[in-house]
Amino acid sequence: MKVPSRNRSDNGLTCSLKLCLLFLLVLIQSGEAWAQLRIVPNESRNFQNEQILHKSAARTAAALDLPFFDDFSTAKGTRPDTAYWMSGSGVFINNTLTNNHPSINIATFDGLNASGRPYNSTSPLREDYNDTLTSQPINLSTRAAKDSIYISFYWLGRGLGERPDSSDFMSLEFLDVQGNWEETWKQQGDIIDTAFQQKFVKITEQKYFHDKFQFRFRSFGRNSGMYDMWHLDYVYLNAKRTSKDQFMADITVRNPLTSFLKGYSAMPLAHYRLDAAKYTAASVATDVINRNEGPNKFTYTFSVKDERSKTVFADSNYPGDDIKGSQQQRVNIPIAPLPADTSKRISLRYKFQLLATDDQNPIGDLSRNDSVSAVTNLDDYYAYDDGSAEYGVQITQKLARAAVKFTIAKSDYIGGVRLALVPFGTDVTGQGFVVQLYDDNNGVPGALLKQQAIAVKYPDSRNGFLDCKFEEGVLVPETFYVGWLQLNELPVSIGLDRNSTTNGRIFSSLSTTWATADELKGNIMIRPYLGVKGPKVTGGLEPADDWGMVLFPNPGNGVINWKSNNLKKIDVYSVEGRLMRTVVPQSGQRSETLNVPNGMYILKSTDGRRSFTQKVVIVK
Ligand SMILES: [Ca+2]
Ligand SMILES: [Ca+2]
Ligand SMILES: [Ca+2]
Repeated sequence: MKVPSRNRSDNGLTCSLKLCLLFLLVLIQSGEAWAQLRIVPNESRNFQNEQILHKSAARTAAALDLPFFDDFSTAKGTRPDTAYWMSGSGVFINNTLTNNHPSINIATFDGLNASGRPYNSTSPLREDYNDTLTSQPINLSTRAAKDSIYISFYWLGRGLGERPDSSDFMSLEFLDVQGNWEETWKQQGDIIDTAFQQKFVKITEQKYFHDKFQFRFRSFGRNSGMYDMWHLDYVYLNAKRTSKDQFMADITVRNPLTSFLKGYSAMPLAHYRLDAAKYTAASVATDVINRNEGPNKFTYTFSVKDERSKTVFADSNYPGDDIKGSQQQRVNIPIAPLPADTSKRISLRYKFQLLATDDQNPIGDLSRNDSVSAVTNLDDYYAYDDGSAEYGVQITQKLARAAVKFTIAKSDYIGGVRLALVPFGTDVTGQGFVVQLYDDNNGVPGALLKQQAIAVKYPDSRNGFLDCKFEEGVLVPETFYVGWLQLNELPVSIGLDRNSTTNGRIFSSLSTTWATADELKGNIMIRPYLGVKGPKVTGGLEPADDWGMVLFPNPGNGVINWKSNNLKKIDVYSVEGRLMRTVVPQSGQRSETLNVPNGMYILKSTDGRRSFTQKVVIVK
């Protein structure tokens, strides 16, 4: 047994990811499952008849004038700025799916629409046009070929996501005076590129010089998920340009600020307080890029603030460095531990702000891309991941397990676990899997401390988490493991954050022994949170008392037991609500074997007057 390495996955992605996955599935079905964990592209399939919004997007009233410039730094949230772009594009504005973009934020094209749902969830292999990013109308009616009008932009295939295949492409189209879209640039997939490339396209034909000129970028690929990914940045359209016009009087930030904490992206405030100095990073870092030909100078400010209490912990000016033309520079900013206060939780916003002169650029105020901020939560949970999934992780075999090692500040009670579920392959909504906590056994998972079944429910947006709340807090030592058990053939996919490093904390097991899965570069998006020792928390399916309780080990082996003499009937439902079995207890009967497939079930027992509902997981 072995875990697929990134290299193996990359090789698979090079030729055809779909074939690679099918290949893995075939191996599993033939019983030769050498892979316990694998990474997968994210895909959502719980999509129903959703309209492709860009087809119905409305135009704004007034056309824009040249110059047109957008580098996505002014986007609000995950959608492009409607000052420049038509709404309903489906592109995803983010700062994590590539790490070498021209300036902060990129527009990512894939098979998911603006809601994070697939354009098509019924034909997984179908390819079609997906995201379409259309500019607002631009008035070119007074322009002509002699004005030397160029559009330039940077593009990259794949990034940290899935590689476009040879049949996939990204294209640029212009709208002519007749209302026809004409393709003026096209890039096929299956390229081995790791750096953004800049492209210039000249506008020369008279038919484009009208008062409602538009251009649009489109991606063509598999449209059933986060496949065939393209990234776009730094779009600039203006007159009097040449195809060598690559420099801009612009200095910009780019990568996300690193974590305020040492070793985590989030931790409980109560644990942080035990030794704030130990858990605070020495510095946070980002990078600065000079997009001009000549050197530039910058200074910067850095501030740290609790968004809840509004307490400002730091706000200072710093001298920057000289930065040569077309160069990038890493900036490390020393930080201090937070002073003790009475807060219950802290939402720490820290912000890096460049101070330069690029607000005087003739094409517009290019100080728009001069700041980057991040939030570190000191709340009740631990996290290694940055909250954004670039891929997913699946356990490739039924009844196999995966676990993530957590070393926390002190032994404490865990109240539950949140997991980022990324739908991939068949929609497994409602299917059960089992969240598990383990003790430490000399650096690998040891005794089972807790397990609880939960049904798959996909989040409403990209990067949402599913909450698995325990009935009561579970005491764990300083080193413990959080993982899950795969119950069915069709795997559950948990988000994989590829912006952070693993550090040997991922484990997998097919039987009783555990192996590290260091080949998975990144962190599984699984987050334990603190709970309290105490009485059971009453949830939707929890009993007020246990008169009708059917007893079983959870997960059970198919044998159920009960203690009441008065049970008239026990109905066994699938989680989809289908009646699978009815047990009618005979006089004195206290036990029955349920001949149902492995999975999660809802048991409804009744004494003829009251009914009692509970969940059970069967693993035989
Ligand atoms: Ca950008
Ligand atoms: Ca700038
Ligand atoms: Ca991420």
